[in-house]
Amino acid sequence: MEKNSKIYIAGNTGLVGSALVRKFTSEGYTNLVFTPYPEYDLRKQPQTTDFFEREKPEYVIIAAGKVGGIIANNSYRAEFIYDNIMIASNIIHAAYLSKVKQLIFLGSSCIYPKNCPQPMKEEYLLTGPLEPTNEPYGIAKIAGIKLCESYYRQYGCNFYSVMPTNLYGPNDNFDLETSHVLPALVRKFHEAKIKNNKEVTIWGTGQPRREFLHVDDLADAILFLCLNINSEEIFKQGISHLNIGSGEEISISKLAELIKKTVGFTGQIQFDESKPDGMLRKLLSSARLNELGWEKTITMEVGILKLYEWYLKSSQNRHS
Ligand code: GFB
Repeated sequence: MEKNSKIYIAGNTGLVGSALVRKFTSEGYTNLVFTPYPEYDLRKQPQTTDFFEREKPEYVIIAAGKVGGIIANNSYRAEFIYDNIMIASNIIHAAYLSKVKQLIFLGSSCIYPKNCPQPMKEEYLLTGPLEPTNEPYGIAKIAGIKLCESYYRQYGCNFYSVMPTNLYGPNDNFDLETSHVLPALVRKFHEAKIKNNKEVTIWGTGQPRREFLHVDDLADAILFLCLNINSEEIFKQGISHLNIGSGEEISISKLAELIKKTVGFTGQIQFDESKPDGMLRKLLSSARLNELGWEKTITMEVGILKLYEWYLKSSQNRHS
């Protein structure tokens, strides 16, 4: 990959895509291309192939997709499976037709079975039933993994997938119904502090544990992989993707305490056990990636503080 290579980042305005744009731009990559929505709807094959024919990107990173937290996944099940399968199929096929040099597809740790041994290694894919709350999303992401693998095996395409753990960072979704836990708690504790509320309610029992990775670390890992790893090095190991995690696992109740402290809220935490817990643990084994020479740099304490500062700044901008 050269500094002037044409690199298509699908989903450039989202949490992951915008981090990739920041990372690649700051490293001197000058030829990034995008598909603004709604001019390009990646669920539509003709629009997707038109874009590839016109732009002929050399490198592709698929960070586009319908995403959301546990309730969004559970409520909008049809949209989560349809949108994500269409986006993956359309982009991967168009990339094959236009002879893209390298494609990286981003999935999620929810591809692994509900009762998966922890930490979850790449080879545990498709060894058991998925967690029901995110089965449609997980199936769509598994389809993306298998698309890359199949285009590699049949056509020799340099396409492969990476599975990030739970991510957080700037440009996340802070909507209290559809977001993931981390941005939701930043907003809940902040609003409770401003309103002098006595308590904040969080969903579930607080017992599940999650691993979190700052999205800037993810972008760093993806650039590292673009520069160093081709599909053959993954598939020859008998696996179909690489995990990208931080190794930093925390219970939801401890996470709530950490965010409460960062925000400076002094009231109580309540648990709403009518809301689902989802998977009890979801810790990735990132041993393979670490052995290749990549390590995360942002701790949760630093990352959450950075996110809170970003949240304050962006809410000021929204109100000014
Ligand atoms: O982040 P989250 O929505 O998704 O929830 P998953 C993680 C845990 O935090 C669950 C609890 O046990 C939630 O019940 N939680 C506590 C909350 N308070 C809140 C809150 O205010 N908002 C939210 N959202 N959760 C998603 C999958 O699973 O993870 C996706 O649904 C994707 O498909 C993503 O894989 C990474 O970690 O449970």
